[in-house]
Amino acid sequence: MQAFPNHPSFQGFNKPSRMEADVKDLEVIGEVPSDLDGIFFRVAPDAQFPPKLGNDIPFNGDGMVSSFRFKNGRVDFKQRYVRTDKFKLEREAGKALFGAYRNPLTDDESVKGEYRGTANTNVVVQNKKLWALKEDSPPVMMDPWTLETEGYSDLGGQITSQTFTAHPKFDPNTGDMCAFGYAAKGLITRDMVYYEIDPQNKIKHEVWFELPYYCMMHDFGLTEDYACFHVVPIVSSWERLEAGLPHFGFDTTKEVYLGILPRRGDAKDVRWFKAPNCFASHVMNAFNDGEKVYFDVPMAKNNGFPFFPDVHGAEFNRAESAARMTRWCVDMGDKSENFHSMVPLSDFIGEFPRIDDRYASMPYRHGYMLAQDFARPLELPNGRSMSGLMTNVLGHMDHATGKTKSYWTGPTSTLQEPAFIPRPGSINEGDGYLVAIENMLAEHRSDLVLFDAQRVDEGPIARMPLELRLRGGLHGNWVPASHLPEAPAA
Ligand code: V55
Ligand code: FE
Repeated sequence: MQAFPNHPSFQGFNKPSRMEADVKDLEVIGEVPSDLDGIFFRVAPDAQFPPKLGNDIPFNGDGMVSSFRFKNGRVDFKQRYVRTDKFKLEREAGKALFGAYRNPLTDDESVKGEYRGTANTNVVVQNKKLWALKEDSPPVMMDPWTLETEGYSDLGGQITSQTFTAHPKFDPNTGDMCAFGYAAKGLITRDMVYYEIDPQNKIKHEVWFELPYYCMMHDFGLTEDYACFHVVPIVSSWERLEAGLPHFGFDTTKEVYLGILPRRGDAKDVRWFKAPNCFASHVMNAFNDGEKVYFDVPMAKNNGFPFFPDVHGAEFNRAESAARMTRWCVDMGDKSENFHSMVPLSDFIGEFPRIDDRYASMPYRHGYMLAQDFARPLELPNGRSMSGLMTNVLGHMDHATGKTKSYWTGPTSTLQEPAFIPRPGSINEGDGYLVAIENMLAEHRSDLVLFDAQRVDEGPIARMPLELRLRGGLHGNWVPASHLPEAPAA
């Protein structure tokens, strides 16, 4: 195989590891509660081959899934590539055949018309399968125990969208998976579809509608009565793809919208509320009080993605990319086309918001996110550098009191997105744990860390060191054993 490019996104802590591994019974420093019974799944982009075009953006690497099986106070680790169609074709060829992110015009002739998905963004369990997700393609099904890939699924012909979001939500009242696809009728189309899928994979409700303009629809908000779609101008066009520009660019001249679809309604019921230009990506949670809809997002003045540059040529503005949790409110009972309000919720600067998912779509109190504290030192040995964002703080916000708690990792490491684990037997919101991967940047290793979700400021209650380096990942989730198929014989 050829060398990976001499570029920070392919060297140092970001060097693709390409490592599939099994480690039985990780070392535990501290104590893992013995009643935790389930698996923490997460996924990261990890390019199998050097990029076809010489360089690539971080979002285009092949999906590598890690699983951490918790039982009886012990933790087993497993890691496998998702065998996407792309992965298999490229492995056969011994090199990259697919070109730039979301640009099929850059692909080898031999793979025209194939799924381009990398399954590198999120992993969730639904109907006893692990779904590996990338928003440009259908879901890929995997065995949650072995991490063997079964392949793409359209749920027996039920999913007619060409794409499926990497950020589905589970309705805690019904167990239904609520999801959407954008560019659902083809690349750069404004077509959206919203699906509600029951726990046995039957599509119960489906609504097709159009966006005001094509853009990256990465996440959405679910409330008990509404599905909420934020339209932020991370835009594209066929002209960009033909010119070989990055698929997306940020347009500071366009308006932002929040589209509200009544969950039991139809396309004609969608309302688009307008707000001035801004940037927002992940949704912490959303809820409604009658016709008032609340939508919580880390919101920034300007673009958050340096590799999707300003369409008018402005330099990336680091200071303006700082995101703060903000509560958007629109009123379905109001004739106004404008937002009702936008209220900041905390001073944390950061992203990767999470909640106790049992409170998804409902009024909630506890929010968690990765924060960036630039006043804290970063002291790495010579030759070591950060991988991506300096997310050096785990933040906990109590929306009821406005109080926050935070944990700083120290000067030589950063954190990846946490997932919430409910304390077995407890139904109280926020009563549980947070699990995350800590990037041990100085040592080029990774630790799995477990926090008490009520006391993040006290630091991890358990640390499981890996003698492996896990690349910067995107998303993951805790899945209790009760949601998994029966465990295979040991
Ligand atoms: C994101 C990540 C992606 C992607 C689109 O905001 C958006 C995160 C890892 O891939 O394709
Ligand atoms: Fe995401």
